[in-house]
Amino acid sequence: MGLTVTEKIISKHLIEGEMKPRSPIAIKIDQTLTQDATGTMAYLEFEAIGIDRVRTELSVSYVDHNLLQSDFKNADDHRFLQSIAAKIGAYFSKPGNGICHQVHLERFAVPGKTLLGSDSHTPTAGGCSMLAIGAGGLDVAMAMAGEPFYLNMPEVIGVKLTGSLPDWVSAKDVILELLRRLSVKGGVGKVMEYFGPGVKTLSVTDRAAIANLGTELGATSTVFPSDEVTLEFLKMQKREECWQEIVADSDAQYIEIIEIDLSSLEPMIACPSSPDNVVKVKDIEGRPVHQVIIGSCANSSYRDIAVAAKALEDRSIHPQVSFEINPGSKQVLENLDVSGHLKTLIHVGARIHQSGCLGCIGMGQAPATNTISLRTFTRNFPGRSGTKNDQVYLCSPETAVASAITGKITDPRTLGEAPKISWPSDYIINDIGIIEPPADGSEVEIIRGPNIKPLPKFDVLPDDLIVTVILKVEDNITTDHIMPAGSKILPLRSNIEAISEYVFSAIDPEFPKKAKENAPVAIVGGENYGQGSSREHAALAPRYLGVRLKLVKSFARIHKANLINFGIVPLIFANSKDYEEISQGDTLIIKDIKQALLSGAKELEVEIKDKKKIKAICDLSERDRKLICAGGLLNWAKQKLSS
Ligand code: MIC
Ligand code: SF4
Repeated sequence: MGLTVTEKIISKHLIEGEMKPRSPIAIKIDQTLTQDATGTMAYLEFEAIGIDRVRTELSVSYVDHNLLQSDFKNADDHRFLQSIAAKIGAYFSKPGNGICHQVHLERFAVPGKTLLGSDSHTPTAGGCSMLAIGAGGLDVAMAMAGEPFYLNMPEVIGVKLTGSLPDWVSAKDVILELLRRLSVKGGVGKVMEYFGPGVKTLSVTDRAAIANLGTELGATSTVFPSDEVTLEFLKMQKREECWQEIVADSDAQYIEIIEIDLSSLEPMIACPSSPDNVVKVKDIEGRPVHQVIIGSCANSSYRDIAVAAKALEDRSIHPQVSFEINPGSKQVLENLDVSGHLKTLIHVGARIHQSGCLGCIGMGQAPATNTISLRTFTRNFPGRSGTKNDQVYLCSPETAVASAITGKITDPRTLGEAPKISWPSDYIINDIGIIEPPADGSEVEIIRGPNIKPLPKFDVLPDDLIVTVILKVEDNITTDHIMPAGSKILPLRSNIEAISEYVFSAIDPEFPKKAKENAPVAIVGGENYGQGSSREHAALAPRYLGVRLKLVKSFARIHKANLINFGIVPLIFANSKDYEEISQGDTLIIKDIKQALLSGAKELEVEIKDKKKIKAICDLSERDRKLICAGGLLNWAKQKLSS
């Protein structure tokens, strides 16, 4: 039987297990990436593992999230990251050089290789035919130490593209349409693999935009074939030597095939406050807009910004709109300059920012009260923009610019002839913002500011677990709910004690106090618990506060892995109706939990004290069980690597 692109890449990297859907496997990781908000912790963890140099083919440390320097904290973290990268042999991408995913795509992505990144949008590199997966910082630290990455063999969904995109419709509309059809949990446990004649009509940055938002489907990754379009892109990046053709065999088997006729697509938009709350733009036209931002790792490529600039050549921005550009990388910005597009944008009064995540993670750019903000970003979870009750819509650069011109949500097709853009023939490649590590890092001194606190130490799992439920939440809880980001909290990522004071702050500001007073404690949740970011702080900080158990209807992949890594027991209701039986304040008792886990029990009995006994599923591999019992991956890794 023939193989899919995903299976071809996995089979070349398989270290343990069989390529049987949903069964545990381990794969070799060729490249890693970190960003600053998850990276400081990942490098502290790498240090704790006790290895001197990275053991991957390539590891890159990016600074793109915490760019606001309102005091010493972020600046200190940048210095720490730069120094430790040099010491351990990782490349360092300086603040302002760009968003990790955009820069990685441009400068480092290699078809057929594996990439593990401490950011959930790492699958962006799937646009260049990598198997790129987002994970918690500790998993990335382990990969930097040369350890394989453990996951369940994903099921591969084939997305067959036919036709070509009509005028004013672009890659973002393709993935918004898929989010409309499948929802934010439609991709859990899956790789979305694109094929069919429509693929060749999409550039690598278009493909990357689609792969990027595959994360919002909950997918493990998204993969495109490597073809002549990939080769063209790599030629432009002066890296054609790393190209190889990778296409699915004609008899490859997908678990399911979804067809999208690109020619039939229309401009789409995700309404507040979930990326799957998608409708046609034309159905909600006319709502007044006060802020429009083109940027983020989803849509900040040269094409995405050039298209907006071109549409603005003989038009102007509506006076009530703040129109903002967050270029994805310095490369994008420099080429917008040589092509004259930057001049157009400055001329129409666009606010041009440095390359980075910025408002996408609430680092500035918060919208005004009760106003609509249209963004080409990835996520519009409630409050993520920094404004309470925010009304953030996600759309394509075309819809964004059309709406900036009219001051209201506008279907771009109403503007008339579509902008046609071309790539500058003298496209500039300039790696001044990327610092190569010295061949020998032994003389490099690691610079640690006072914001960087040592990692907390965690105890092993007790024999019996007796925990108080201090919080019960609904479906689709995001890691932004659990461990919010934004300009006040993100700078505390290197200080677990300080950041833990914000756990669940938007849902229950008393949570940290309750947790510490009642520890060990439990959280009860609904479906798709922990969707969104890869931030391990959403497991690490609750664990620090005393959370030992999460009992939910279902988990998002990365969050579940992070819980295991920090020794929190992730259980699933065997009968989801039992969710109703538990109230905040109840005590849950699991007798002999350690022994049950180590003996491979698939179900545990959970006693709701003074009420009833229910069953919970423990969908855990043998390795997961050992990690949880050891009190987390770091304890276990230290034992393993020292022996
Ligand atoms: C996000 O988009 O939510 C982030 C910020 O990039 C996160 C990582 C983080 O929380 O640091 C992600 O997507 O993993
Ligand atoms: Fe940065 Fe936003 Fe992309 Fe996360 S989703 S990496 S915050 S641009």
